[in-house]
Amino acid sequence: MSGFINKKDGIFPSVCSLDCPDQCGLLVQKKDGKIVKIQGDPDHPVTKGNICNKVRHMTERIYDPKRLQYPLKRVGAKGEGKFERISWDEAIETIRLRWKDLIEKEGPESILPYSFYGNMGKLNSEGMDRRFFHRLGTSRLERTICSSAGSTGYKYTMGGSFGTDPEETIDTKLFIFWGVNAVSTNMHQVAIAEKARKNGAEIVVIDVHKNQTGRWADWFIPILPGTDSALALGLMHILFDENKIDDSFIETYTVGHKELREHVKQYDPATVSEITGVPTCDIYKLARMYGETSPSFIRIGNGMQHHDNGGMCIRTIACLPAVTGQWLVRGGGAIKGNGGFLAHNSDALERPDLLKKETRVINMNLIGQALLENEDPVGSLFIYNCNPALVTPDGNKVREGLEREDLFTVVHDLFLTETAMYADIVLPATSSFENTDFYASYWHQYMQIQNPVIEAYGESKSNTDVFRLLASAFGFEDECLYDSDGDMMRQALEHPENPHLEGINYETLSEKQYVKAARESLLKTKLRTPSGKIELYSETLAAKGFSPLPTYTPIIEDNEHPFMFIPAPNHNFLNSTFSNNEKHIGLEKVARLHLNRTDAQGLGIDDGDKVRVWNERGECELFASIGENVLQGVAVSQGLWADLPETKYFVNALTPDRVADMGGGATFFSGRVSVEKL
Ligand SMILES: Nc1nc2c(c(=O)[nH]1)N[C@H]1C(S)=C(S)[C@@H](COP(=O)(O)OP(=O)(O)OC[C@H]3O[C@@H](n4cnc5c(=O)[nH]c(N)nc54)[C@H](O)[C@@H]3O)O[C@H]1N2
Ligand SMILES: Nc1nc2c(c(=O)[nH]1)N[C@H]1C(S)=C(S)[C@@H](COP(=O)(O)OP(=O)(O)OC[C@H]3O[C@@H](n4cnc5c(=O)[nH]c(N)nc54)[C@H](O)[C@@H]3O)O[C@H]1N2
Ligand code: SF4
Ligand SMILES: [Mo]
Repeated sequence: MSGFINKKDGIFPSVCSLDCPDQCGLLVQKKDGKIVKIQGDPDHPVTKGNICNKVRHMTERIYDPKRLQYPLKRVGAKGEGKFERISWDEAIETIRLRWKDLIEKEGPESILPYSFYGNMGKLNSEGMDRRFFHRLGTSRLERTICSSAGSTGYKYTMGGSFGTDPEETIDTKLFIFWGVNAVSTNMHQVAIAEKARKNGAEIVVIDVHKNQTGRWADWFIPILPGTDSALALGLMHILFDENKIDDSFIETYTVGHKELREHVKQYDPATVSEITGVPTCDIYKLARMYGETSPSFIRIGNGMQHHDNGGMCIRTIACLPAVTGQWLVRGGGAIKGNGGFLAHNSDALERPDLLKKETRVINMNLIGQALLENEDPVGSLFIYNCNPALVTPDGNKVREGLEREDLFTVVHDLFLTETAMYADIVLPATSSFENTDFYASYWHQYMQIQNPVIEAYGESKSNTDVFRLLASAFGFEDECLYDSDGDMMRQALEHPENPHLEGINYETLSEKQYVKAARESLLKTKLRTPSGKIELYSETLAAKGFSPLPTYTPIIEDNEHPFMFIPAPNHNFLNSTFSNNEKHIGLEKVARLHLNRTDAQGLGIDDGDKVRVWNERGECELFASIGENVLQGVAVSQGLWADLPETKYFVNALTPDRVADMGGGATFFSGRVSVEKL
């Protein structure tokens, strides 16, 4: 392992561990054994030394006096926040005894691990944890909260998470940022587009909210929530109608273009305009721009796929670059996600073979239901890398579940999060700067290594260490439960089935810090769809009861409330991370609700007024921001703010826990609310 820890002073290479597509290369400066500064690594080929404001202030998070230093046990009521310090021995022994008892009475499936990607490191997010829980035979979690609807939809068209190399978009002439708030959530794609713009590229943003990304665009197109697939189909209607398609491409590389041509006839611009709120002339203008500009590139964001129809919507948009043949053009095509290129050997890392019999699978978006309504309710939760009491849909239901007196909850985190407040046992976690791990970006194409830069904070432990401790407490003898982080990394990167990983291994990463996936043109090899081609028509979808062709289905009207509610991320937090940090809160100031001026006038709401936002699931209080940045009938908030008694900013109290059409995805943006002045 690197000797970074042993050096008290110096500048050391590192990587950002947060759930952000950019996955920046970092340089960490140490003085007297402590991190004093975090900067971008100027040598990183994509992120080039620029990092966001959030991580520039990361040192404050690492040494925040609120950071957990030792294990705690609950001494007050659940949610009350009264805890007492205990030793690691007592913490692990308490968990062992409670779980032994539960396993005897209810079976191991009464235990549910609950995690997401608070740390994107593979070893700490899908490594020793998976091995341990497989061996214990617990219920399994479907990790569907983020991008699963869209990834599933994209896969029906393209066969997997494979898209354009973002470095090549430097040559792009038309960027469509579609349902992505890239200025806040993918700043290096913005930086590349900005360079391309100097060479004449145009930037179009399609969103329900004219936020910082919309303001940066050359052309902002506002659209009604959940209607984007209709717009994409309308564009295809015009492209076919005006013969702005690439015949030889679709003949060679796609299946179903004849059916698609017939099918899109029904999506004439007038019909599409009615559905989407986009004027007919703008639909024509966009279609012609898209059909006539090359290279053209679509950055497909997460916004559309947090809707009831999100999977089909992404599948539909993903057909556009095929219709125009853009996949063969350098800098053309699309990115939904690029994770496929850096896919490691997940069987070797997670060891599903340790699971002796199939166990039930619980969708993480439905945790409230699983805790309250299931016939065999979950008896114990082990939560890490995630803050479900704040980030999960229908949050009041989730909290009611977490309050269950008979539920035994363990939370492993760096802070006493909203979720940890409900824990019986709280375990302190190291930050990624204290760990060994490897990272694969889902946007750019570089694998990166993390070597520990500083000693573990207080008594905190990494996720991999916690699961080794638990394995040992249970007396498990399987050797793989005690593999070192280096061993696990070697096993995960030994993956001949993925030719793109050629040349990426523990040694090359240790030597170079980042290594690019070996990739050539996306279509050089067969795609991983059943036909091996881009599937404009999908038999697989038909077999599953969906339309085989890309289609618009309206989102579900879940109630009669007048506003579509879009509680999206903000600029200065990373999901709920940093929402407890003074600096980051200060930069955001207050939680706003963006409303259209006409709607606000009708309700007697002025700019800056405090408003109550509610539906039958719950309520929250936000500050009105009035203008023309959203269409009528749309209300947008930004950020997963800490939910304090003095600021009732808990937006997930209102979001529905329906699942999307595909991939069991979350539908955060498909709920409706009422708004009134307080
Ligand atoms: N600063 C910051 N960066 C982040 C995060 C963060 O919290 N803060 N979170 C990280 C994570 S985990 C993720 S998944 C990504 C998400 O980042 P993005 O891919 O940008 O997704 P969102 O920010 O969820 O939504 C993007 C946009 O979709 C819009 N939108 C909502 N509904 C619709 C619709 O129906 N149609 C259209 N066209 N637009 C719609 C929203 O207004 C928003 O501007 O960002 C990552 N990066
Ligand atoms: N309303 C609404 N809700 C949303 C979204 C939205 O757009 N709107 N976005 C959704 C999306 S896309 C996502 S991805 C989810 C994300 O939701 P979460 O996965 O909960 O992400 P974070 O809120 O950043 O919380 C991650 C937690 O992991 C902890 N952590 C970090 N590193 C480690 C580590 O090494 N070990 C351990 N044990 N813990 C660690 C952090 O301290 C933090 O408390 O939120 C979803 N919720
Ligand atoms: S959060 Fe994203 S932009 Fe900021 S440093 Fe990390 S990877 Fe880079
Ligand atoms: Mo996400």
